[in-house]
Amino acid sequence: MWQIFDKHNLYPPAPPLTRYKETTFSSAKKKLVDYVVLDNAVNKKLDALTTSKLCVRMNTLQKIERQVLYQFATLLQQRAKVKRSNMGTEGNLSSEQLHLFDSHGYLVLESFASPEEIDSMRKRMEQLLDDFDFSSTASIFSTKNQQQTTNDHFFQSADKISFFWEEKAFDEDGNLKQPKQLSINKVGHALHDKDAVFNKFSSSDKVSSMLRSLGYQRPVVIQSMYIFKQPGIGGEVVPHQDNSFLYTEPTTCTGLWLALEDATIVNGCLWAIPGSHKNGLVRRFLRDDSGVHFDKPSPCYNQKDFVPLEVNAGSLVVIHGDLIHQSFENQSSKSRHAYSLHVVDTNGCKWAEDNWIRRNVDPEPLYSS
Ligand SMILES: O=C(O)CCC(=O)C(=O)O
Repeated sequence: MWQIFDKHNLYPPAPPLTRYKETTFSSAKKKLVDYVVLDNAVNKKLDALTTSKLCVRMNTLQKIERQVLYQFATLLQQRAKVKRSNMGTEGNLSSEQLHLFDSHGYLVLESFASPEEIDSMRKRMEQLLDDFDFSSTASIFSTKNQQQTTNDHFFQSADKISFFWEEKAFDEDGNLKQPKQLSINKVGHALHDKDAVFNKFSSSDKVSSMLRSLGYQRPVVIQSMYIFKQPGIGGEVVPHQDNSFLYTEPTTCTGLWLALEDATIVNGCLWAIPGSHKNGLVRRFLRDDSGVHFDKPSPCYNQKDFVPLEVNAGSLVVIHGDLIHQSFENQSSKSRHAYSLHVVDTNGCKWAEDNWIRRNVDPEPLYSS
């Protein structure tokens, strides 16, 4: 943590700048400066001494700079945490719920959405699917093979309602094996912005109130996804942290995952490693001229560390941006629909330019406090 520097390390004594030799004249009984031109060897020695001391000073300053930046980031995080606990009464989360969220990295809020809200979102999605002309795109969404399948369709979806196929939706000849309604992996990434029904839930008072509890000052929904986890072919989502994809400095992403159907071990519920958010962000998903890539390989996670988050329809799972979570393939005959929002703060932090999402227009905040 905070390290006190010895003053010698902080400010090494200045190297001798005067290159005079002192001699003593016994008759004058005082020291006089003798203007002697030093030989090359002495000059070199002095130069070496000066350079090394300047390097020490430079290193020390760089070390201090790093410590100050680290402390600043920690302070911002602590400020958000304190704000969270003070605001427990303002937002709709109790201090007990906030404590659970801080210790586990996730929180399940049962009956967060009403049956009517769920019904309206599911019906709206049915309609969007019916209207979707599936010959317009054949992009397959796969988190296993993200680099190849990430293309313009993916980038452009940041501010559109775009459809992504299940990897196993097609046969060897490229024909759909089942109706399009049962072949879509997800719809994203701007449902919250472009569709009135999804916007209503996403910008509802209860969502904002919960974000206030979490200490958000100027939150924006940066992406939304309707995830189908189709029966039989619903693809797995490999272990990840949401902050990898939606990075701010300091990190502020929170996932809000709403179950639109009961989610169980059988139909592919979420799994998470409790407390894993405390170990920080492991890697980032970067976009550059050549596409997207992770900056580091994924660590190997021990599956024994994951716990299933089985929830009923209407439950909201609040997911800390650094929480390691995943979901398995759905091999059952029952779908597992969910609506997922990702929120970042736009106050006191900076959106990373090398994130995959580059919105043409800055998103409107849910509120500003
Ligand atoms: O719905 C799933 O299976 C995974 C969703 C997820 O990981 C997320 O929304 O961050």
